[in-house]
This record gives sequence, C-alpha cells and structure tokens, in this order.
Amino acid sequence: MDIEKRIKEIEDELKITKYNKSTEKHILKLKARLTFLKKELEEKRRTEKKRISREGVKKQGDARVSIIGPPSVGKSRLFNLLTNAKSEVGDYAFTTLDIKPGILKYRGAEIQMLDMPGLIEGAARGRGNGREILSVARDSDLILFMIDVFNPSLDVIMKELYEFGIRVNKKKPNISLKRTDRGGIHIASTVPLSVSEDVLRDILYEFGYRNAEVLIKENITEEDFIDFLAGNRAYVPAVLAINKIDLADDLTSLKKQYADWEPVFISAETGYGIEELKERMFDKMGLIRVYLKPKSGKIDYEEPLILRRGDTIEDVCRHIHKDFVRKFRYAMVWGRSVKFPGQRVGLEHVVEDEDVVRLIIRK
Ligand SMILES: Nc1nc2c(ncn2[C@@H]2O[C@H](COP(=O)(O)OP(=O)(O)OP(=O)(O)O)[C@@H](O)[C@H]2O)c(=O)[nH]1
Ligand SMILES: [Mg+2]
Repeated sequence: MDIEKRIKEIEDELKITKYNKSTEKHILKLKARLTFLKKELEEKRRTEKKRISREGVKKQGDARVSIIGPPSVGKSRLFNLLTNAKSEVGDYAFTTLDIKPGILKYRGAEIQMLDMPGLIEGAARGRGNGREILSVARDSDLILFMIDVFNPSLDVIMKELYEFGIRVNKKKPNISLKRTDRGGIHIASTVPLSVSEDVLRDILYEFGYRNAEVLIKENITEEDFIDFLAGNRAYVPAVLAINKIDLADDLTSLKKQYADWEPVFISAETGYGIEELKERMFDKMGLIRVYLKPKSGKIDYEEPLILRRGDTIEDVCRHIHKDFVRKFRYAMVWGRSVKFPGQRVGLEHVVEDEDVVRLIIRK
C-alpha cells in the first residue's frame, strides 16, 4: 500500500477513536506511526526524480509572480485563494512537486501567479528541482517570498537565489564600460566611491581586462562591480508575506526581524491581509492602469491597458496597434500626469496610474 493511503487510514482511525484510558496507548502509537510515515513521505517526494515540465510555465497575462518559500508555509493555499486555479494543499512537506500557473485578476490586470515546490538548501545546485524553480523565478516580474510564523527564516532561500545570480530588490548598477585597444585601465566616477580604485582594478584584471574605460555613476560595492562584469544577473523586485498569523500570539519579534522588508502579515486560512498583499504586489511591480477614451462612447473602466511606471504615450500606442506610432498626431490626457484636464501631449509624455487617454491618429 502506498504511504499516502496508509497516512489517510491512520488519520481516519484517529478521528473516530475516542480518547480514554484504554485507548490512550493505541492513540499514541498511531500518532507516532503517523509522524513517521509523514517523514517517509516527505523523503520519498523529495527524492522522486520528477522533472518539472516546461509546458506548464508559458508566460501569460500582464505580469508574472513566482511564489517562493520553504516547504509547507502555505504557498499553495495562498495560490488557491488568489487565483482561478487549484493546487494541492497538504500538511506535509513537498506537497507541490510541479510549477503550477494560475491567473489573479486585480485592478483590471491579469497577473500570472506560479505556485512552486518548496525551495530547499542546495536548490541552486539542482536539489529538489531547484534549478527549474530558480530559472522561472529569475524570469518573473516579482518574487513573492513566503514564510510562516513557525518557519520564519529566509536565509537559506536568499542564499540559494544569490548563488543562482538573482539579486532581490536591487537595481542593476549604473556603470558603463568600454574595452579599448591600449592605454591601460581608466576608472572614473561621477560620485564619491567607498570602494578603492585598486580593488576595482584588481577585479577587472581577474575578468581579463587590460585596457578599458570605466565610468561609475553611483556608489557601488565590490560585489556590485563583480555582478556587473559577470553580466548574467537578474534584478527582480520582491515582496515578503508572513503566513499563518491566525496561529501566532505575538508578532513583535518577527516585525523587528523583518523590519527592512516591510512584510505583509497574512493568513491564507482566514483571508487576513490578502487585499493588502495584492496591492503591494501590483505596486511593487510598477504596474499602472491607463483608460482609453474613445471618440464617442464611454470610457472602459473595466479593462484598462496595463503598463509599467515610466511608460509613455508611445507605449500606449504600441499596445493598441503597431501602426499607431506612425500615424500618431497627438494625445489628450486627463489625470495625474497632466496639469489640466484634456491637455495635449506628444509621444514622449510619461503616463501615470489611472490616466485617461484619447489618441488622435491620422487616417
Ligand atoms: N492555520 C493556518 N494553516 C495554514 C495557512 N496556510 C496554510 N495552512 C496549512 O499549512 C499546510 C501547508 O499548506 P500548503 O499550502 O500545502 O503549503 P505549501 O507551502 O504549498 O507546501 P509545499 O507545496 O509542500 O511546499 C496545510 O495543512 C495548510 O492547510 C494559514 O494561513 N493558517
Ligand atoms: Mg504547495
């Protein structure tokens, strides 16, 4: 009989067995066996050589969020709450073995959420399908880190991401580098640097540079510089959710420990904090809504264009039709990005969340 079945049987038996002096010993035995079997099951599932299929992880929607966390913190339960899809939930580790996509609809945006298997130590070297999980996370618009009140450590996970070349909540360092034919290495900076030029020179040497011009436009660390030269780093924004707060008495120490993260405290069981979490994800990804105003008829507030912070009228045009940039005359804008309602703007005008835009196009 397989382990899952035996676990189910014992759980059922425990449910119907009344506790008294004569059953006490038996119940204890059942509980011990249950604990043992769950451990076996975890081990079995962890070592099962299940290859994650890439089929199921096609990009869809306006943005992609990967849910990353240790086993059993409630990733699948949250995923079920947020999306139209269903993922198995279980009270043992490694319930989820595949990457499962689902769509979260929020503020008119379709956000692809990915439920992931738990990430464990050694992931970056391939343990527990770690490399598949990390490469999908790398290619996301946001990582939703999840821990719970019993399992409140992110250290292992952050280490694995780092090793895999994922940089969390950091910007790509602002540096330019030109290889030259002669003249040695020249390093200049537009701001005072806390790392010495000699160190940077040594690093360049290690990467095989003998002649180069480097311009550094912000204060960086040695590691930032190495990242820049390595080139294959992914800079991904992230939000931290701390789950199962329905089971916690006191959040003071967690709040202190993760103050820098400004975590969202949630319960996937009661739904507490879920609205705040959606808002934070939307905001952190820099998503904005732009409503189109047709020549005649009503503004469609149900289906905004979903753009990124910093996008312009040109991006609005591109989203509608590729010819619109070429045929563009001007746009009229109502909202936060303009000084007065209906202001005329050009292609380079930067739009803001909830702007209303009317495009005037040549025939
Ligand atoms: N009390 C409480 N239980 C929760 C909450 N969220 C999840 N759980 C329970 O925690 C257990 C694990 O939940 P899952 O959603 O399967 O956890 P997971 O992170 O997907 O686990 P893996 O797929 O194994 O990595 C289940 O028994 C859930 O019912 C919560 O907010 N409160
Ligand atoms: Mg799961």
